[in-house]
Amino acid sequence: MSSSGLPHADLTPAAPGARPTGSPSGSTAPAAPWTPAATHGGPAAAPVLTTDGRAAAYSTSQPSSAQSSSAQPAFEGGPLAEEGLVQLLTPTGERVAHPEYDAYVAALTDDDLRAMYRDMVLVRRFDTEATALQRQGELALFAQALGQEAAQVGSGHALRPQDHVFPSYREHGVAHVRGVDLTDVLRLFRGVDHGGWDPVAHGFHLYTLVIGSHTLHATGYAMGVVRDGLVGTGDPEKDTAVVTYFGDGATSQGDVSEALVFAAVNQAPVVLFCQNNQWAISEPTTRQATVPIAARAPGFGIPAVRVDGNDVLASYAVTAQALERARSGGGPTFVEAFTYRMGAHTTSDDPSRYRSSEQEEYWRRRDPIERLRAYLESRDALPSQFLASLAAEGDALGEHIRTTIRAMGHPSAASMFEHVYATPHAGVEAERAWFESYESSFLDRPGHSEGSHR
Ligand SMILES: Cc1ncc(C[n+]2csc(CCOP(=O)(O)OP(=O)(O)O)c2C)c(N)n1
Ligand SMILES: [Mg+2]
Repeated sequence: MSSSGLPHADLTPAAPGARPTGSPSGSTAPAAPWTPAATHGGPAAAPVLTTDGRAAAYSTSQPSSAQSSSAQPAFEGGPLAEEGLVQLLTPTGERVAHPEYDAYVAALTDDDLRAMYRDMVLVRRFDTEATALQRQGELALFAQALGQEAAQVGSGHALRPQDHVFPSYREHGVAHVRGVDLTDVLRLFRGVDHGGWDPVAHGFHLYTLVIGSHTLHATGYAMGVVRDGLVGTGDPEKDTAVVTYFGDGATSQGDVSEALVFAAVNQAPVVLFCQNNQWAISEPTTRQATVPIAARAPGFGIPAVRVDGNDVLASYAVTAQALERARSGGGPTFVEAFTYRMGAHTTSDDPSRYRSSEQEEYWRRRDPIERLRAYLESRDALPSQFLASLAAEGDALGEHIRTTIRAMGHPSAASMFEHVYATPHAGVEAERAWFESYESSFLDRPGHSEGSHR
């Protein structure tokens, strides 16, 4: 059973010690230039099947050319190409067969699918409440996961309790699936806590705002997992994988390249899960890469797969395969979940300054929650009783968030000097002393109160 209570699909484990197959076709030819037509040109083409289930290398080409040794351009269509994405549900919620990944979802019941739907709906409600609270001055900042629920909830449901996650800062869907109380996530965004939850209890590390740095922490942790003898034992309760979530923009950071090197040469049991939401604040993915982001990994010796990140089933299946490979000793996998940041980067951002409403509308029509809803409705698996109880649960969550956040109070500004180092530090102490003396110079001012420290 996963931490979410889902049974695991009928997994086809990788052969222990499976090695990456290397970069597709070994091509050095330049990638075909990206064009807008290729980016938003309608529904994804039929997924290109990887040829080796154990360690399939990424390819956007048709299998025949991917297997070819000729110098074909392997990465057609640029970084936003929708061709070659693993997809099990179309944008309108029809189930499409996939010879490789069907096995990973075969055991999922309607109850399991409703559990995923419920998680996605609740996480979206959390996003809405938190954004409103930021606007009311209760949070300093907030970063929504809006639009990325399927990538996060699908991959999160594939985890086992002993697995360990290293997230960045908008992985609320994974946090929720790992049992983190979402109000604890808001402790960080309110500024009352440096973290907010116990990473060991949840197998879910603290959020990291230094872009890409946690991919190194994850890889190092995964190398430690091997040294602890927790990989390839064949015991499903013991074998452990590590997952790190990061964005398209993060792949331009040196830290991520270093993590890929260490993951590859050490065959670390880590899944490098990149949510390509097409934006790094106001920078489009086309400014981060000329080829699909996933195409980077084979150059490091890491197999990669592109998945439709708005398809919760495909996200689940692809992650389940990658986790199984990691746990069994097959090494790292790079997953690019192609999705879209439907909201602003954070509450400090105004995306209407840099992207078109046509693009936003295109992706609104590909809403990941609506996709699963349509699929469940087509199976007659969304009874009105379930929907009514979910709506009530959402309202209760909203109430819980509002009352909990408002009761958190305000930390003194001087608390920023706490926990900087594990042991006393002369420089920090000097800064604290100066700050406290500066603050006390305002004590005679009318209206001063402890609660004014925001
Ligand atoms: C090392 C570092 N450089 C720059 C920043 C400022 N910054 C915050 S978010 C962000 C964009 C990240 O984009 P992406 O990796 O695509 O993640 P997304 O926000 O889209 O989820 C940047 C540059 C930072 N936090 N850390
Ligand atoms: Mg991004």
